[in-house]
Amino acid sequence: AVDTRPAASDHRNLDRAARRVLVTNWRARATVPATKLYPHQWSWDSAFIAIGLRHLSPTRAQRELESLFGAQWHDGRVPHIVFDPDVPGDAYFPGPGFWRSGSANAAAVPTSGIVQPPAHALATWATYRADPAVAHVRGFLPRMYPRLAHWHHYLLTRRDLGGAGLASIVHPWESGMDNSPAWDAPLSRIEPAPPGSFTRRDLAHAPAAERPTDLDYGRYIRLASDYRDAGYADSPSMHAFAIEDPLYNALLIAGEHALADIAAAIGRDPAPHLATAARLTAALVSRLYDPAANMFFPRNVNTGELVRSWSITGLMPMIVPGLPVARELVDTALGNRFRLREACPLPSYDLTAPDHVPGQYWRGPGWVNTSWLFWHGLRLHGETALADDLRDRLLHRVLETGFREYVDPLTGTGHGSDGFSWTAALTLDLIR
Ligand code: 9YW
Repeated sequence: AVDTRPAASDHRNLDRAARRVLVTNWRARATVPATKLYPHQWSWDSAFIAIGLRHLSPTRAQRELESLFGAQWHDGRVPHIVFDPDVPGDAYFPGPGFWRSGSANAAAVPTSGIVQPPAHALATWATYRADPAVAHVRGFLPRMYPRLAHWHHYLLTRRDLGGAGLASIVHPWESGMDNSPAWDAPLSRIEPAPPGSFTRRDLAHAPAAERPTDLDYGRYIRLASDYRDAGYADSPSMHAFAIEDPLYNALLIAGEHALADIAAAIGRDPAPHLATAARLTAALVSRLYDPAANMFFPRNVNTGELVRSWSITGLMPMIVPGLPVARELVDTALGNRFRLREACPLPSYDLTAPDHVPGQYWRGPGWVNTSWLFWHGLRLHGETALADDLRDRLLHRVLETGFREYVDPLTGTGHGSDGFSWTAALTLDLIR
C-alpha cells in the first residue's frame, strides 16, 4: 500500500498555508467562505471556520460566532447569510434586496431569511475548550448560551413540521448541500420562477458545469420568495418543500449534547438538553433509519416517504453520541458507494449511481466539512484506526489539491473556489 501520511515538514507547510487563507478571508467581524464567490458571512461556514480559527486565535474564533449570533432574529432563527454592508448589494445573488430582512434582528443587520445546519453549539464548545481562560474573561459562554438555546428552540418548535420532534428544512439551501440528488424528487413539484426574473452572480466565478443548473435556481428562487412573501412564517401546511434531513438533525442532536456541556460549565442544568438529545436520537433512528439499507434517508414531510437517495447526509448521524447503529454506518461507508478507505474526501453522493457527477457540487464531489464530521464521528465511536487513516488521507489530499471548495473524490481534481475557508480551517484542526 502507498504510504499517504504527510511528513512532519508537510504539516508545517500546510499549517502555514491554511493560516494564510484564514487571515486573507477575515473581514472586520467574521470570515468570508471565499473572497469572490461568497463575499459575506455564511452560517454553518462560520461554525467550521471557528473550529479551525480557535488554533490560530481563540478570540477571533469567538468573535466569528458572536458576530453571526449578533444577526440572530427575534424569533430565534440564525440566518444563513449575514450581509456585509460594505460589499455592493449585487455582489451575490440573492442579496439583501431580495430577502428584505428589515428589523428582524435587533441590530437591523441585513440577512437572508432561511437557515443552515446547526453546527454552532458544537463549534462554541470546541472554541471554548481551546482557551477557557480567554473565553472566561470575555464572558463567551454566558453570552452564547441563551442565544444557542433560543436558536435550537426555534428549530425544535417552529420547524417541527412533521410533528415527531425532528426539525425540517424548507429550502435546499438550508441543507447546506444545495443541489444534492436527494432534493430532486421533492423539488420537482415546485414551479420554477421565470428564467428572466433574476440574474445569477455565481456563474461569474465558477464554471456552469460545476454549479447548480438554471432550473434548480428557478426553483430555489420560487421557494425563497414564497417564504419571504409569507413573512417567513412556518406552518406545516405552507411549505411546499419540507424535509427531515439526517445531517441537519444529527447536528442538532450533537448540538444539544454540546449545550449540556456548556450549561454545566456555566452552572446551569444540563439535564433538559440531554433529555432533548435522547428524544431526538430515538426519533432520528425510528423515522430516518432503514435497517435493510444500513443507511439514514431524508423524509419528505409532505408525502410521508423516505427519499432513498444515497447522499452523504445519510452517513452524518455518525456524529451523534451513543448512536445505536454507528457500526452499521461504518459498514456502509466502507462499501462501494462511499469507499471510505480510498475516496477522499468522502463523496457527497453514491459513487455507483448513474447520475453521480464527480465534479458537480453536491452531486458527487467530496467536501472537507462532511469528511471532518465523519472523522469526528469515527473517533466518537471508538473507530480510531479508520479515523486516523481518513485524517492522513485528507491532509494528503489538501496538500496535493490545495484548499479547494470540493474535490473529485477518486482523482483528486479540485473544483469550485480556491482558498476556501472551511477547507483551510478544518485542515488546521486535523493537523492538531
Ligand atoms: C451558494 C458558502 C456556502 C455553503 C453551502 C454551499 C454553498 C451557497 O456555499 O452555497 O451560493 O450556492 O452549498 O454549504 O455554506 O460556503
